[in-house]
Order: sequence, then structure tokens, then C-alpha cells
Amino acid sequence: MNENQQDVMTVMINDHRYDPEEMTVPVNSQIRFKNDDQETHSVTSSADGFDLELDPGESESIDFPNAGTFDYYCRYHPEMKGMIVVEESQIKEKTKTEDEEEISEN
Ligand SMILES: [Cu+2]
Repeated sequence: MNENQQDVMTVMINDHRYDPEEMTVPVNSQIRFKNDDQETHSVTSSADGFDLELDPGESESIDFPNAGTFDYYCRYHPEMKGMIVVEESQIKEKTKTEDEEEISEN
């Protein structure tokens, strides 16, 4: 078996709940949503535009290339709510510019 090089975290859907309901991941994470319930659920975010529909036993993944807070819910059961918090990773990428000069107070 070839394990993923990337950390893949999983949100399980079971008993009309996302588990965990809140997950914090670094930028560029991929999160897998797996429906372990007996009926169809969705993973829908109106703000960020993702919308997975998962039949029982199905799973799909979403990439999170940008930092932010992403609320989502289930279209079929609006009481089902979850949140993904994507944080800047500690490792700076090479896109950082040098115009961040320190401003000293007088
Ligand atoms: Cu649902």
C-alpha cells in the first residue's frame, strides 16, 4: 500500500453529525469527508463554494490551499454544521517579499 505523502485528515459523518465538528489544519491540507451514516448527506459551504454530496459509504476530499475559516452544513439536515479552520503554516514560502521593514516608534 502506498500511503499518502500529504497528511489527509478525515471528517466522519455519522448519526447526523460531522466528527469532528471543528477541525484546524495547516494551509494546503486535504480533508476527506466520509459518510459513515445510513443516509445521504452533503458537505456544503455557501461562502467558499464547495458542495459534496455523499451517499452512505462514500467519501470525497477537498483541498484547502488558502487560510481561512470555512463553515459548512448539510443541505438535507440544516442542523448539521461543521467548521474547518485553515491556518498559515509555520514554513514560509519563497514568495515572501522584503518590503516588510520594521517600523520603529520614536
Ligand atoms: Cu445530512
